[in-house]
Amino acid sequence: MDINLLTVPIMYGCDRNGAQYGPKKLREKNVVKTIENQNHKVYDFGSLFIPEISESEKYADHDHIKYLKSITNINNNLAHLVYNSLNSENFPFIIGGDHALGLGSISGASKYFENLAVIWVDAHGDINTEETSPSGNSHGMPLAAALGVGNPLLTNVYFDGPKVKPENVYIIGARDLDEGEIKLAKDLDLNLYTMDKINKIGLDAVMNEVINSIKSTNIDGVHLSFDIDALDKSLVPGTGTPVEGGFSLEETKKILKDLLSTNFVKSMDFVELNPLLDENDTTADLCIDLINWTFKYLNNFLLKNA
Ligand code: EXY
Ligand code: MN
Ligand code: MN
Ligand code: MN
Repeated sequence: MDINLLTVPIMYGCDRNGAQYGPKKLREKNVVKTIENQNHKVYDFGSLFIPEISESEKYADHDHIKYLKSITNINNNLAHLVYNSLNSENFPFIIGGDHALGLGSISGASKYFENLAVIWVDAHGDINTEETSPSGNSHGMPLAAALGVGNPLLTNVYFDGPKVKPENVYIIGARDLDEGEIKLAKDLDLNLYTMDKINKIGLDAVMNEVINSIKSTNIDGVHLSFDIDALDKSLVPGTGTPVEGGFSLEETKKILKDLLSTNFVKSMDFVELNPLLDENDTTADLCIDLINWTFKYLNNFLLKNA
């Protein structure tokens, strides 16, 4: 089982210049070598095509969701690449770019697996819709759309209908939720582990609960969608929507190690690095450290399925 690297230089989901340079920055920081140094073969699928759209076109497709048609097309293309990567028994590793891409990677994984689970590590829920989103930025909507909630262009990406069942969604680290997201999480009974809850019951207990819950269901694949803003604001100046009260580097590494050592993570997003926001590259360097850690702990699973 080898790694398929997919980079998606998208900023249309966050509407903030710079997120599109995340992949280029990590390539300059030798992200491919970093993965290969952990004894993996990397097939580099390169950079997904992102059309040039002028600011004036932002609301051409919808009066609130920005760049809706382009977000849909990009996610359709990404979904097909992720599906084909899984179908050739490789591990798709998707580097963003903003978190709107999560809809595409989940959709591709959903077509491949019978019963997919999604673990969303993030300061945010990303479960807004056009009705509940305060910004109209689609990087705050991908998980709602994957659950089949929201604008039909988003909920029907790649194939019609929901991509993951509510009981198979685990949100870890949320601490900046909008009203509508709190309501949706309750209505759907999502496994929502806010920072408040994590601080109350402890990270060990949360990780055990998540892993045991997934092991006790007939899940055949887990997609891990990792947003670097899950880390504390002080650690990630190079991200567009930082929030205080986040994970330390040690806590983040524990989460990744615990999840990746289970062997049930079969695909992963790594999103929201914005190099323009951090000129001395501390956030990019931290990303390389976390990616190195990720493929160290993905080792036993991948080598076993070599
Ligand atoms: N919840 C806010 C919104 O929907 O605009 C902020 C979303 C930030 C999303 C980042 C990717 O995690
Ligand atoms: Mn996110
Ligand atoms: Mn976030
Ligand atoms: Mn439940």
